[in-house]
Amino acid sequence: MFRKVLVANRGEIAVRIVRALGEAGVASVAVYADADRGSLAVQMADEAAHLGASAASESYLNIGKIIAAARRHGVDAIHPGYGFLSENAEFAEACEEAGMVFIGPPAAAVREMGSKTGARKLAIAAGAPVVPGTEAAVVGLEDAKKVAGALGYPVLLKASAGGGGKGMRRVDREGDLEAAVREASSEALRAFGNGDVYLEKLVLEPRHIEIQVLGDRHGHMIHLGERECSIQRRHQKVIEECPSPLMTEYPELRERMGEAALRIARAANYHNAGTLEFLVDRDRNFYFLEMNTRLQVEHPVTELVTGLDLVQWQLRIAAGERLTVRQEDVRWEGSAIECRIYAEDPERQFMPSPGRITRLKEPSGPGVRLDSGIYEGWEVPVEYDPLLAKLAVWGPSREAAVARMKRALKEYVIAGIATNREFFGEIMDDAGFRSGALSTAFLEEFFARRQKLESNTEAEAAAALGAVLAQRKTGTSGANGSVSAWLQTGRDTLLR
Ligand code: MV4
Repeated sequence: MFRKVLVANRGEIAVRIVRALGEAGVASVAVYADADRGSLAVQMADEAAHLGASAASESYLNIGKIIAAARRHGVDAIHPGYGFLSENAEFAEACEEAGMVFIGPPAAAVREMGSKTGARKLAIAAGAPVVPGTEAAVVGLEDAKKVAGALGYPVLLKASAGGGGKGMRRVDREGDLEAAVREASSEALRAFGNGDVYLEKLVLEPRHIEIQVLGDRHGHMIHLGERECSIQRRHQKVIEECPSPLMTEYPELRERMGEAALRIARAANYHNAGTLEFLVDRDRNFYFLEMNTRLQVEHPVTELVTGLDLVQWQLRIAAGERLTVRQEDVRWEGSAIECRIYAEDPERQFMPSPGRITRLKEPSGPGVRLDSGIYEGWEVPVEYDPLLAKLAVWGPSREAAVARMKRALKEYVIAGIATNREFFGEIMDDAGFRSGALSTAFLEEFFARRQKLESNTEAEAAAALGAVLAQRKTGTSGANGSVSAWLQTGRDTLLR
């Protein structure tokens, strides 16, 4: 095992890794930018290294500064966490060149999976299902028309170099194709410096389900089952769970998707922890999308249900130890749900809400796990992702986990900044969520239901007021005695 490890990240994930290092008897080094001088991770780590100004380019994204800090502190390995440099093949290589272990997969696998069409080709070669579509970039309108016609509309244009939904365009008919190719291509060029786009059949209202894999440097690899990640907003996940309600209903689906995930990961000569993303359609056909070559934000739900510590295994595998868990040893017990607590305001289009945390009361008790990067008095910086904490719960069943999440959310008090905490209570009470019939369209539909409910409530109140005013016939509701337009609208809605 390592003697000392540098954590090349910030926030809750830096805290998570510092904790794992403490349990492994390994000394930890936190790094920090100006805005994070007083961060929880810095307070908890054995040592801390200042990187520079708050801008990510001057700190958490600066390979030279991180390697220099690692050298100064004499570490033998670097854990990249998620985001920042975690999927940067050059960083992985820079660590190895500096004589330190990159706690993650081989740089070649990071690079190969970084290209979405590369990953797609690899999956096809491995015999895993991908969404029907092209492998090469579309060349000209005639080519695009031919391919789209053969696939059948609607189709989806995607950026070859992309990911994360950038450069993606839905096309419903041939007449829209020309403009869509132009727009997708220029968006891809701006975002990735490469305007190549390719075509896929559009999967309607898919579920987003991912498979966790874990492999050692000696050729042994297992899967730890799935995480249901359909509840997301603008490609940002909000709630994740394990198991997926779909797998509870169809357990053989986990086995089949697990097998497909392992085939792809093996074809990439993968080792360490990785995640393979799939779309699952209404008929339970699944299609490989892309692979994340890092520890994921939502890893705690897998840990809660399998009882395995993913970060401990990352450390052991990177140190060259054998993964002693066999596939048949992996058991999925009970149900776990995670809510991502963000410093953003659900009532103001989810605008980021940085600032000082004036009061904090954290949930605890049976089955509650809180991975947090904040404390009372901490100033949430504006410069970074607004994720404050992940509230994860375990219960013997999904119903029990939902009840526990509601209880934990009630215990949770964060004051001084706006958070999305309350919004999760509403989702836990939502009949659609409780039924487990999820898709990537869930949140949009949830907001539409909520909007309707709100305007109904407002209309009822308005109508009640309007009715009273009309009855009194005092003529005080307007300069000329007529009711205002919004009261009239309210009355109409009530009478509809
Ligand atoms: C799709 C799709 C439907 N059909 N591909 C979005 C991000 C990118 N990595 C892949 N994405 C999608 N690809 C086909 N052929 C729907 C999505 C998608 C999505 C995927 C995963 C999680 C959330 C999503 C939200 C909207 C669209």
